[in-house]
Amino acid sequence: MQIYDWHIAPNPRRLHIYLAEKGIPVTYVEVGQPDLTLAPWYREKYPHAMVPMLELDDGTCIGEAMAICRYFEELHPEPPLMGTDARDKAIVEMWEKRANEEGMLAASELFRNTHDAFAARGLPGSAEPVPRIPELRDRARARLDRFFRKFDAQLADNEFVAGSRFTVADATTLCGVDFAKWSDVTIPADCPHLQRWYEAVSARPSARV
Ligand SMILES: N[C@@H](CCC(=O)N[C@@H](CS)C(=O)NCC(=O)O)C(=O)O
Repeated sequence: MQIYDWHIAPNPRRLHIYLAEKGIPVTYVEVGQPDLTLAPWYREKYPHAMVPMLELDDGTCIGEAMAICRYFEELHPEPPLMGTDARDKAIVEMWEKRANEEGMLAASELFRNTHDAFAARGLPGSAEPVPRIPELRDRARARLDRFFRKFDAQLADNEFVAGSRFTVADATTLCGVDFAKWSDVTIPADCPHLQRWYEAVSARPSARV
């Protein structure tokens, strides 16, 4: 079993944080290249051409960061990072999806439509060129602002994003906040609850793997 990785990239980081919190050791295969592309042999092996990807010993390839987390969660339920009972699992999934769609994807939209290395790579995993759309930058900044404010409100009443314990919703939110920083977008000064949470989760060992 091994995980194909691009260590600096935000989506693999969601999984790094999860595995570090769980204490599950894995073998990583780095497929990111200095020119910020994925190795050609990997794109050929795995036509979805994205990371992270878990390859099981029987050759099964499992992509999507949260699907990989789910695989490990079933095998190693403790400590629970994807919820405990029916209600809690639903709440964790709800906030994780919001963090991904409103934070990670907004940060990705801004970065990919700005950075020159991604001028023809507006979307990840496409074999065909996807030209950047500069007009999407303003929309992405507005998306990030809504993301920050929504999560600030949630964290006013909760220690962690999905309640009283650290979960995958925190991992994805942290990756979204840090991905936005790649484009010099940071937590607004009037979001103290998000800032409090950010400092706490950034200090966890899992945030530094
Ligand atoms: N929905 C996927 C997104 C994966 C993704 O976008 N990964 C990026 C790295 S952060 C990637 O593989 N990019 C390849 C590329 O830019 O060509 C997941 O949750 O794992």
